[in-house]
Amino acid sequence: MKVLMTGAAGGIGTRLRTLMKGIYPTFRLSDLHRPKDLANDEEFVQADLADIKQVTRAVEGIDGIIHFGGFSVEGDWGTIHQANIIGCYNLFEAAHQAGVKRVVFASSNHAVGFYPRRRKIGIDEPVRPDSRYGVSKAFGEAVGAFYAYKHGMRVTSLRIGNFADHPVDQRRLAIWLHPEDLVQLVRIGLEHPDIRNEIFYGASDNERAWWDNESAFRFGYKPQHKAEDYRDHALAEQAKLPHDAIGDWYQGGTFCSAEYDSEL
Ligand code: 15L
Repeated sequence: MKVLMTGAAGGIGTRLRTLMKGIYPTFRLSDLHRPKDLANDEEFVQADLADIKQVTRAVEGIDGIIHFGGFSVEGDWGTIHQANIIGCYNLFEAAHQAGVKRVVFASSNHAVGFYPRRRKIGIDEPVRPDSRYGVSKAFGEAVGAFYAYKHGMRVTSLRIGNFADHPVDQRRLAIWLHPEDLVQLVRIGLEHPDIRNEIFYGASDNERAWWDNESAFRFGYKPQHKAEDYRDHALAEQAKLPHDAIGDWYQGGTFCSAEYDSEL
């Protein structure tokens, strides 16, 4: 299988490059900027997602894409629009034109950030984005569904929680994702024969989870890492944080409280 990973110079991409090296015979990397530590045996195609010609070059000859490119936090509309709306559409359209069979899309928990923490959600509830960034992730899931059902692409959207070696606060105890568990989810998206248009939560084995990840378990996902193993450290870090009435109520945390002015 010939695989392309976009966003290869980003936080998740950089880590995944190492963890996934050697799994696929072709593992092409792409990003706006060349990764500083690019090795001689790594294939790299520089591409701005907002420029479809450049994206077309990056996807040429590829069977499956891990789409981690784009802007990964809240930003002004111009930035989100270029990188995550136009960029995401370009990625899927170029992939379709090139006959790419599978895309694994890095969605985010912020597509559903405005669900309260006391509510456990699966994948059937409507999106509740908590930011312009979250809106762009909901858009990406919709674009994925369009290419899946209209054009027969096999698409997996991963609503990634917090990707890190260990959970860093109380919220992250519920949404933490260990890098190795992400690799497992990505491989299911690229390899499982029954993938159609799936949404999985990108979370490890978290006792306090707010998400029902049955959709991923059905495809054989077995997270290997437990957030509670880091409980004491995460809670100690939480104690250093200021109280945030809105952010502590909703799943999306500070993405919800930023710019918040609802009186309802
Ligand atoms: C995300 O989607 C971001 O990419 C990441 O930087 C974190 O903010 C994460 O969500 C989170 O919710 O912790």
